[in-house]
Amino acid sequence: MTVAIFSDLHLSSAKRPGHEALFVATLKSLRAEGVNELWLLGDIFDLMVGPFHFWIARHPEFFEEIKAWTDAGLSVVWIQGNHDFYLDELLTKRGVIVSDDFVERRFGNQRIYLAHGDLVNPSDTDYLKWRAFTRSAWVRQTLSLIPSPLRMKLLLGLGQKLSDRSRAQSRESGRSGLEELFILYAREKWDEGFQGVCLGHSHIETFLNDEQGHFFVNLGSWVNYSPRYALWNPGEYNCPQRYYVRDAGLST
Ligand SMILES: [Mn+2]
Repeated sequence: MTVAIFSDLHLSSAKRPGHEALFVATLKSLRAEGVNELWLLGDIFDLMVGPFHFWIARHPEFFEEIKAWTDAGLSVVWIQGNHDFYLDELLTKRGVIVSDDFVERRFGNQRIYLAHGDLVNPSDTDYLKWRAFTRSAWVRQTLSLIPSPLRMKLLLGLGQKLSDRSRAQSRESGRSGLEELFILYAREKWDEGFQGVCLGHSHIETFLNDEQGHFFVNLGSWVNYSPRYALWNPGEYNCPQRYYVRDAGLST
């Protein structure tokens, strides 16, 4: 039993062309290698907001590959990020477990806590207000009422705002302060009885475990580190291991 973990790829054809193909190819090869479960922990896409068919038209290979996992009976967990949300309708239709907050996975007596991480910092009030606004029924309904040619324009504007907010957030708290905050949060979850905690969002890579076999993983991002993922075998009391995505593996 093996789980593959991804977060904060921020796939964008404009900013990082090639990363999306690399991601889909990696999913394909992990599936071929017999990986049983996939955890996608938010901000996989730099912009994918709303239950609109044009997301499928823009990213057909991704949606096909996800469907291939669930059709094979493999579990796929999608935690919505601050750049990719309101996708529950598109994804649950394809058999994906979707959450806007956190998901708990259980393996025997091991409990694993999965979240994006954008709710970790309670003093980040500007962002939390913005999150509440973008997740409100009003915005959700308004998005669905706008004629589709306008939606894309509106969403791209929203995407720019989302990027600005997250940049402002990391500037204010500082890198070490932010990392410390995420580690404290993970330790709280350990105290609550979780064996493992996997978060994203901060874009700060952290692999941590203790003598009791607790672990905390944050994979950083594909924006400021080279493309990576982690593999973990439930039942083993070790930290998930980081792997790099190699271009060489693409042709196979
Ligand atoms: Mn994020």
